[in-house]
Amino acid sequence: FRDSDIDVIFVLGGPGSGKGTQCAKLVKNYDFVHLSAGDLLRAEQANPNSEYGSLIAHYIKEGLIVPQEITINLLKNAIVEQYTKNKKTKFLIDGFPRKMDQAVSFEDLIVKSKLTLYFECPEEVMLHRLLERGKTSGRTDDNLESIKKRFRTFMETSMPVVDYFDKQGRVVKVSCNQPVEEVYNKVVSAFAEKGV
Ligand code: UP5
Ligand code: MG
Repeated sequence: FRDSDIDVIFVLGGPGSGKGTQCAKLVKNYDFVHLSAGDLLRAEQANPNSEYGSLIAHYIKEGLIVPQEITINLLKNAIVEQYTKNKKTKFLIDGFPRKMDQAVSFEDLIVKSKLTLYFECPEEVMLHRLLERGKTSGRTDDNLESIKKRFRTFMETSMPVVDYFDKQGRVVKVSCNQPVEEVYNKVVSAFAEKGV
């Protein structure tokens, strides 16, 4: 892709910060396609024909980052499909890149991102949300042990990605420790300011 072909916005934030919730609201009011890297990985894991099923299951339960080749390939396929079949050009990439190698590879191989939307949230708030969701989500990583590992990976491995884009002036930070509607209104204002 050339930079002018498609617009990619990365949506980052700790586990349970509300990335999926806010993306779902954004797609209703903007012409975005929402691609959650985690959802793509869970779908791949559930596909009996995939050779990566058990590998992905292990990484997710341990809160580790799946090798970038797998995730980038899933994202690339989804973007190309939406672009060619549905003529979609605007993408919210939720929960990716969460490791420096992914950030560099994606921008080298696919396209440079237009912006990163980063949700700031205290850990205890995210913990509460995830434990609550864990009662019904069926996600193998919504338990205290996995959540702690996810928090650790986020601080050690994913925050450097946010800082890297931030140093280039390509991050919009939104505090997300408020009701869903309030957070959403802040996102809309931030997008308007950045001309999204
Ligand atoms: N909620 C949301 N917003 C709220 C608000 N403002 N007020 C009150 N409650 C709010 O929200 C979480 C819960 O909080 C929900 O119950 C919601 O109703 C409530 P959600 O929108 O789901 O938050 P989100 O940030 O999307 O949380 P998620 O758990 O999806 O974040 P993760 O980043 O942990 O999960 P993801 O699916 O992205 O990744 C899972 C795993 O996949 C990773 O740990 C990793 O192992 C693997 N992975 C990779 O290896 N590579 C990748 O590139 C991506 C993922
Ligand atoms: Mg999510």
